[in-house]
Order: sequence, then structure tokens, then C-alpha cells
Amino acid sequence: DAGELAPQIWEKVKDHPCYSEEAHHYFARMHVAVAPACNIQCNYCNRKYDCANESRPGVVSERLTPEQGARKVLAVAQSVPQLSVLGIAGPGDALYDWRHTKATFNLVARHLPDIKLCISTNGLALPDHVDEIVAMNIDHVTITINMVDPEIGAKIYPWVYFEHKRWTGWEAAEILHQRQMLGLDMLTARGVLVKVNSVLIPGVNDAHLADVNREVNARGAFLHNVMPLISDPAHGTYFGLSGQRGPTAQELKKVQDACEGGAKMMRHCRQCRADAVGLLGEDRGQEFTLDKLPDVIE
Ligand code: CLF
Ligand code: SF4
Repeated sequence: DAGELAPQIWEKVKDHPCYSEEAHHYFARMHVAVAPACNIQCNYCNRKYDCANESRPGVVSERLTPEQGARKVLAVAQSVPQLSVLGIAGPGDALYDWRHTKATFNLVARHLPDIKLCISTNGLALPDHVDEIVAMNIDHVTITINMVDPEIGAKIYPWVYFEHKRWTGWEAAEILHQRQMLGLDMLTARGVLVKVNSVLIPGVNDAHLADVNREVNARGAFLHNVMPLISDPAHGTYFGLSGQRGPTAQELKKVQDACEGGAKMMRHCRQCRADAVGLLGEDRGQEFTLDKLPDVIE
């Protein structure tokens, strides 16, 4: 709450429904699914669906061009007065698809200068974009960090695509890890609020997430959100196996409790879709499909 936070931080979180638990009762976020491509492979991802890092897998968002995305934001802003944040969280990686993300934000900011801009990323491309993120007043960035140890990372990521080359195994996880830590350091040094998402994968990183929490806390992350892997048979297989399960509610709570004391824990995440609209836990996306939008934006 306000009492614990420096005034300039409070200013940035008081109407962001993810960064402030209090705000989530009163302020709405929306996502536009303008970022289809991704530069890594997570073992829990099925590319047909939304990025499982920030959003609920197993549902396909309507993919929009930046222009369509901006039209949607303007339409939502007119009918959802609580709208305070525009996030880009997939269906792929918002920073790998930086041209789309940036074009969408620029169009929207021209019409809605006060809306907060928010990004969710796997972090691989993050260090390349920090200057522009700061210049565009993007004050909130989420990095999905599932490990700080490449041995564990190698069980989560079969490959990453970096500097025109596909890397696999330990090397892939080490590259991703180094880029995530560098990006986190660069953002916190510039005063951008960083939230870290971790997908809890039973038997893979459950015992490791307290280490992740300590490391990201030491590097200045503002909030840590441990999310359950959603294991949906309709979504396909994880880790090349059909048996990888998600955690039970008790297992999730145990890991969240084990992380307490370092970076502040987020416990009100609703694992939104890449095209979610409304208050957290609410999805009014169907009211704003393309066919229902006005056709022009200057
Ligand atoms: Fe969207 Fe994410 Fe920004 Fe929020 S969601 S990009 S930080 S505006 Fe929020 Fe949804 Fe959880 Fe994400 S409840 S999945 S934490
Ligand atoms: Fe899939 Fe998201 Fe992982 Fe990319 S970062 S592979 S879109 S879950």
C-alpha cells in the first residue's frame, strides 16, 4: 500500500491492476494480440495458442495488425471507463515482435496519452530495446524467468534463436539466463518497474523458485508472480511427454510461501489471455471483436 512505497513509485502503480492488488478492484487492463512471433521455445508452449508465460494457454487470440489493435484500444477506452493499462503479452513475444508492439503503442499514445503501456517478454531481446522502452515511457515490463540455473533451464527450453543462430541445450539456457539478468539490471537502473513471472513446473523448478526470487530481488525486481503451469490435455503435450502436470493449489501456495521475504509476491494474477479486456478476472474481449470496431484511426 501507499505507506510502504516511495511517492514516485506509488504514482506508477496506484492504477495498475497487476502491480497493485488494491488497484485491481477498480482499474482495468486490456491486451491486444499484435505479437505473433517468438524467438525461443518453451517446453510448455504450443505455438498455436497464446504465450503461456503471461497468459492462459489453450485459447487462440484473434491476431491483429498494429492498426487494428489501436482501433480496438480506442473502442474499449470509450466504453470501459476503468481502462488504465494497455499490455502487449503475446500471443508470441512482445519484444521479438518489437516493430508491431512499437507501432501499436505509438498509434495509441497519440490518441490516449495517459494510458499506461505495459509489456510482457521472455527477455531474450530485452537488452536491445531498453533505450526505446524508456523513451516511450513504458513504465512496466514483465520478464518471465523460470530459472537462474542453466542446468534447470535446459529442461525448460529446448532452443533459443539468438544472433542469427539456433542454440540448444545448456548453451541455450545460459544465453537466455544472461540476457534476462542483463535486461532486468538495465531496466531497474533506469527506474522501470519490473515484474517477474515464473511458471511453476512440478518436478522441474518447484524447489528452485525461491532462488529465482532471491536473485531477482537482489537485482531490483518490484514484484514476483509465481504462476501455475496450466496443463490442459487439449493444449497438447509438455516436455515431449503427455504426463507433465500442473501444480495443485497447495503446491502453488507452498512455493509462493517459500518465496516470501524477498521480492514481493503477486497473488492476484488471473493468467489473462493475450486479448483480455476488462477488470482482472473479467473478459469482455468478445464485445470488441474486429467486426464491431469503428473503421478509422488517423
Ligand atoms: Fe497485461 Fe501483464 Fe501488463 Fe498486467 S496482465 S501485460 S502486467 S497489463 Fe496481470 Fe494478467 Fe496476471 Fe499478467 S493478471 S496474466 S500479471
Ligand atoms: Fe511460447 Fe511464450 Fe515460450 Fe515463446 S515465450 S515459446 S510464445 S510460451
